[in-house]
Amino acid sequence: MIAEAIVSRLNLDQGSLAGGAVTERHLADLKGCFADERAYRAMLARDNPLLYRVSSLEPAHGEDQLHYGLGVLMPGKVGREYFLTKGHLHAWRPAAEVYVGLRGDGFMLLEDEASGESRLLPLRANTVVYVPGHTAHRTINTGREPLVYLGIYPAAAGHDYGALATRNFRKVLIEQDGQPVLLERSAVS
Ligand code: S6P
Ligand code: ZN
Repeated sequence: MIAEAIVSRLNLDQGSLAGGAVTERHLADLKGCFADERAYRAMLARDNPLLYRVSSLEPAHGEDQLHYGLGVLMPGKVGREYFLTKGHLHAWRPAAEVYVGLRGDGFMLLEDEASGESRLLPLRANTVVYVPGHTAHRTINTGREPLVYLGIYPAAAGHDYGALATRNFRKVLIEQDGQPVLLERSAVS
């Protein structure tokens, strides 16, 4: 049997994926993610902007299937730190993922769960990032426009936010003299 949602339209201007289930994350949902707690609280006291939206399609279920989602991450900063996604490990740790950059300008921050080693990789149009299994991943928008990307992952991957909620990523991407600079979290918080 051929799954029904076998073809879907992307609209990069609207950042939409037809038929996708939409999840929105606002500033208040990212408590503990940004290094500068004071800047976070000050911004939240004024406003609770939308930081990103993910439209996910799950055409079929089972360990041999794929799911995919269109992410739209807004431009902006909390203090000097660029807007970012919460970031996660896959609940099924070996599950890898492919990110396809479609629009905007940003990075993916990867962190190997076992060694804690970090990699910062560009994410923009015409760029594909392979996220290996056992690797925490977060998307960061360093541009002035929404960062739009497609993530394709095993249907069985799942999300584990808990492991990072307590310790967070070791590195932080901040703006310094107009440029993104990757620093140790301990150096900025
Ligand atoms: C799912 C994939 C993406 C993220 C999206 C939002 O495996 O990596 O679709 O869900 O970038 O990030 P997060 O960390 O809030 O799920
Ligand atoms: Zn993922």
